[in-house]
Amino acid sequence: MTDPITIKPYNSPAGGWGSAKSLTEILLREQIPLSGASMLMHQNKPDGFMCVSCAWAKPAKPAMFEYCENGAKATAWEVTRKRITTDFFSKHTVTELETWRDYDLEEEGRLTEPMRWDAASDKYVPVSWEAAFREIGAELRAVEPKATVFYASGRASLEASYMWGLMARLYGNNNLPDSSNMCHESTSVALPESIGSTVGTVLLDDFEHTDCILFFGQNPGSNAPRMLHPLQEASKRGVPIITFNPFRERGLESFTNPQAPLEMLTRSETRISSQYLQVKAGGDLGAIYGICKALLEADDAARETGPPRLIDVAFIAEHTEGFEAFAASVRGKGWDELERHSGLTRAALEQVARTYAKSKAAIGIYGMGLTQHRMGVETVQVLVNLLLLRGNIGRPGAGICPVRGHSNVQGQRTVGITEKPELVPYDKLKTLYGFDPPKETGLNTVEACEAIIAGSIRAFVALGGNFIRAVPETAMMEAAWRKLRLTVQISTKLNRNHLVHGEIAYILPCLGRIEIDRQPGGRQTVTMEDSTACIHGSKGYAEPASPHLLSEPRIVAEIAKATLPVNHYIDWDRWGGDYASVRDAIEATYPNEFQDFNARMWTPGGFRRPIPAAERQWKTETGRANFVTPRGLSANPDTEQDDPKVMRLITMRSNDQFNTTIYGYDDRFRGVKGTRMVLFMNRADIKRLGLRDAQTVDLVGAANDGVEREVTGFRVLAYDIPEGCLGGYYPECNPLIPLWHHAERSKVPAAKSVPVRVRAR
Ligand SMILES: Nc1nc2c(c(=O)[nH]1)N[C@H]1C(S)=C(S)[C@@H](COP(=O)(O)OP(=O)(O)OC[C@H]3O[C@@H](n4cnc5c(=O)[nH]c(N)nc54)[C@H](O)[C@@H]3O)O[C@H]1N2
Ligand SMILES: Nc1nc2c(c(=O)[nH]1)N[C@H]1C(S)=C(S)[C@@H](COP(=O)(O)OP(=O)(O)OC[C@H]3O[C@@H](n4cnc5c(=O)[nH]c(N)nc54)[C@H](O)[C@@H]3O)O[C@H]1N2
Ligand SMILES: [Mo]
Repeated sequence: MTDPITIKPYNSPAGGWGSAKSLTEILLREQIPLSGASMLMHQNKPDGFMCVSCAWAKPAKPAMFEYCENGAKATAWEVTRKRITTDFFSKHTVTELETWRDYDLEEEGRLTEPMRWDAASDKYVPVSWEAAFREIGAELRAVEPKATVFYASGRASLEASYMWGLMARLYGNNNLPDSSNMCHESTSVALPESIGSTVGTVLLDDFEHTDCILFFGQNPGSNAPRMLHPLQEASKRGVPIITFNPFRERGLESFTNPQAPLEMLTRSETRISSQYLQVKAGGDLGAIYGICKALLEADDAARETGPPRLIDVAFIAEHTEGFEAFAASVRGKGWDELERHSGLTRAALEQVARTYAKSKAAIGIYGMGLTQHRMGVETVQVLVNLLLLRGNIGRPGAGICPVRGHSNVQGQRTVGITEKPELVPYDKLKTLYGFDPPKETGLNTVEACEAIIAGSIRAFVALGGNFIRAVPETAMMEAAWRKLRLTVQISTKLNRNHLVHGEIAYILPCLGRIEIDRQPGGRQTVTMEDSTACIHGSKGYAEPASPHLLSEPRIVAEIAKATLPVNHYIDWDRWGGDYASVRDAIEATYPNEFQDFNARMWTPGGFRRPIPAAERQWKTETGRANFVTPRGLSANPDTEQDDPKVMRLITMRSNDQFNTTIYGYDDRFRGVKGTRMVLFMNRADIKRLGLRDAQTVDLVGAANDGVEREVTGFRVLAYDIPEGCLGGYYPECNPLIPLWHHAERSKVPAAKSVPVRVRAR
């Protein structure tokens, strides 16, 4: 990058003219002609394609332009005119490419042909699809099923994902980690215990009926910008939006809808948050406890002076279990302790409780700021408790709303991509396909990493993603990865995981969702599930990036054929060429969720699969909604250190990236331009540690486990965040995260509270 580094506060609203400018820049850079830009007209529309960026709900009545700045960037990134040809690979060895930055690798453009790594020249060389599948199949057959991992990143369609999970089980394992293991697995563990659902209960419609929004640890301005539309509407109706976030995120402060001409011309902006609480990293447990405490204390007073009560006594009695134990735990915590854990004042938390107590229907929204912590599962459960106290689950305008990441990550779990065999309908698979699916629990992401480091994995096959760059413990993982026998990456763009590879390595380039998918059965369409459990059809519009690309379902079908013995119940060729037949198979496997699947997939706004908790049917062990009481409030129970020089590092996304895909070096809303190597720090900490603003420093791990971890060359940036916390970007900071530093119960890497020290140079 030749851009000079500039760092200055961004005072404009999220969206607005800044958004329009940023988008224009990327369209030009990706050489997208106007016809490419008109592609955006089809984005998130019924009969259009579903955005490849985030999983936020798609309205039944879309706006003329139903996309956001970052959704449009994701489209531009996929329909780019840039191509990586075999010529590129013949010019560069893999060792040389390893020195390139993530940005430069992906910026080369779309992959166009299947490639195999050639040991003699250290280059990727072209290979025919046929030869690729033949060798991959032979290698997979030669390996113990337990020694193979089938990773999926959350973008692949329901059709491809269903086939993927089934292939793994027919092969003989449940080794199906997916990106959700690094993301919302804390949700998938927490919510079933609390309310008997793996997913949230809120629909887009609920935003029109709510009168209070509690917003924890999610950055909609960058990561789910279309969500700012319902938030803006709610705010305009006077709905209080109370935000908990260590950073003052612009998108949570104010917003100008870039697609509303009048707002743009008049430069009018809407405030989003009515109260903003800069909670300490990992301090949400303490904060939510504080709100519950204030609510219970106010309720005690109400009980003495007569009704109305502030907690929903009837709901608690009829629908819940565990209230007394939770209330006792809350009452047992002193305000000093809660203030210390949360970094917030009692007065501020009492104010939240007052606002909440006045509301008739409240929504609790959250993202990675809650899930990526040692106590991630417990924190989600305590947020549910707060909602249960006032009966805020299972009625209009209320509910729990996890904001999922990848566009189909929630759906992948629905159709069987999971390491947990109890989550798939064993008997159904057995009857439909005449085999005994493996019963042994497979490996999730952290466990797959452990097994790779231990040397017990031989083959790794990935349906999308950039595993090695997304996981913690980069140094150990990269070293162990090179010892794998076989690595196969089904991808659209070149990334680091192609360069750090096994003894036999393949890159299998695939069609993206925005591209036209022509098969013997005609032009194909796919489906995905959004964050609110609504399922949508998606149709590609762009010409494929290369004539050699295969679709994901086709690639999965070919790998399955090359690897598995013939199964007379499954016609992989048919599935790979006619996805309606895969949807029929999904419906046969999950009749309750996918009734009339092919007929309903084009329902405007999607069709919702049944979510019993949303109807107050509690599929929990107690048959009720459970108040779950956490064991403690500490963010890092086993690494809490008295040493004031050990800081909590938050690793997060900039506005110019999609996970490991780096679109650019600006983080407009946080005022950073031209670099990603910044370290956000409180001014008092800078002084206390004897540093200066703009000084160059290194970060070293402080987990006290005898492993040295460091990342060098950050520029200190004085910033408005709580003392004791630091902020840096993912994936650059991943080498600092110990593999064992994960949510205790869900194994989601605790990427939002990594113990580190700052080292001056
Ligand atoms: N453009 C774009 N869109 C994306 C993505 C992307 O990279 N780029 N990624 C997609 C994916 S896979 C996901 S999972 C989502 C991620 O979307 P988010 O959930 O927004 O993820 P992050 O950016 O990692 O950070 C979340 C927010 O949590 C705050 N935070 C950090 N620690 C804490 C804490 O302890 N408590 C609280 N209350 N807040 C905290 C951070 O300041 C930040 O605002 O977005 C999806 N959408
Ligand atoms: N420190 C830290 N680490 C984190 C996080 C964090 O907040 N902090 N967040 C975590 C989270 S929430 C997640 S979800 C993971 C993300 O982990 P992954 O899902 O593994 O990573 P991505 O960066 O989304 O994957 C990018 C690659 O996907 C490929 N790709 C793109 N589109 C397609 C497609 O349509 N089909 C196929 N087959 N391939 C495609 C491209 O080749 C691209 O290079 O990272 C996790 N890691
Ligand atoms: Mo994610």
